Amino acid sequence: PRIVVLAGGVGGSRFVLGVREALRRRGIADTAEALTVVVNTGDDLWLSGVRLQPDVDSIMYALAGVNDTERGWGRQGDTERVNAELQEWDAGWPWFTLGDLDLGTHLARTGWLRDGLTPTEVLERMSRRWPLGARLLPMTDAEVDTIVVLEDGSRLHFQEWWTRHRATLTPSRFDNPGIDSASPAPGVADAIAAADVVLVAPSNPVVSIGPILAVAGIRNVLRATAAPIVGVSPIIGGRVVRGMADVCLAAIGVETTADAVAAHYGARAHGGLLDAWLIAEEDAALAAGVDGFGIRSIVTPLWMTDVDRSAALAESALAAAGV
Ligand code: GDP
Ligand code: FO1
Ligand code: CA
Repeated sequence: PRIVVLAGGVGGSRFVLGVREALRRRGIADTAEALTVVVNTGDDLWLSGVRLQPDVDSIMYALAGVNDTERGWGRQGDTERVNAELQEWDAGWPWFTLGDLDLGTHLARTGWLRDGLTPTEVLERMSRRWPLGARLLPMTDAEVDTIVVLEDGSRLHFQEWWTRHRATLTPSRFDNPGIDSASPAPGVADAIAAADVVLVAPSNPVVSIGPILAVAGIRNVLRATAAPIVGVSPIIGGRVVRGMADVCLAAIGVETTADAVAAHYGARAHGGLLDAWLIAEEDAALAAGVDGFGIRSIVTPLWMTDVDRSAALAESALAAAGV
């Protein structure tokens, strides 16, 4: 099957690992042929002269098996010598850590960007280092930011809002300057158009999946594709598993529940995104409501605590699409 996954960082990478494992268990050797991941680049940024792509790196490192699973970002066993030196220079952000190995990635990326490669070409080149078993595409080659607008109108970068203030400042909205004129990265629209199924990972609906859907060219091809679109709830039992999706959802007036997020994405039948929506056993009581929106609900375990569970979840999502 040809599978496209729309994904952010932590929830995205856990889910993508599960999809790759599910394909392997089906006896598919070249999973990269079957699996394309369209990755959010909305919270990318320039810092200390280098380009950071947090969600791209989370997924790349996870597929390579070199990610820090505890922290949820960066490289396993990384050190912070360069970061300490940057702090002595008063360069960058004192509350934002750039690991030594991680900086190697950023330097390689920035060098290739300066040589004139596009973000898609850079990611293609980076994907040759490890046998990732998936094709990774940025959602767009355009530089798009995520800006948090507070109630008093002040604006700060998403990373400052989250990493420095741990989402304690109440947001009134999230802006993605530049997104209106952003085109899908090369290969994204073709992959979605040719897919047998599109899976929406259990990623943050506002700051991970939101920016992907905000690219008009992606939204349109999702509407047009013959492939069923199946999403997985990032909300289990009325709570986020980790991160700050609850605060993000509140800012856009959506409750932190599996059915409210389904309603936010909307039914394809009514001009929305989803054909089917996987919700947790803890949320079985919400199934009828989801069906009522015109989205087929499937109740299944959603905890991706190990690769077995992630693979079982991915298999349920594929089964929901009949692939
Ligand atoms: P980020 O870019 O690193 O913030 O990561 P994502 O946007 O990809 O994912 C964040 C979301 O993943 C959060 O809203 C979590 O609730 C969700 N998540 C993390 N682990 C799990 C899990 O095991 N199961 C489910 N269903 N969701 C999860
Ligand atoms: N998250 C933190 O909480 N603290 C950090 O110092 C930090 C550094 C960092 C460096 C590179 C990178 O790719 C990600 C990093 N993250 C850090 C994670 C990141 O801020 C967020 O978790 C995601 O962007 C949320 O979507
Ligand atoms: Ca992210």
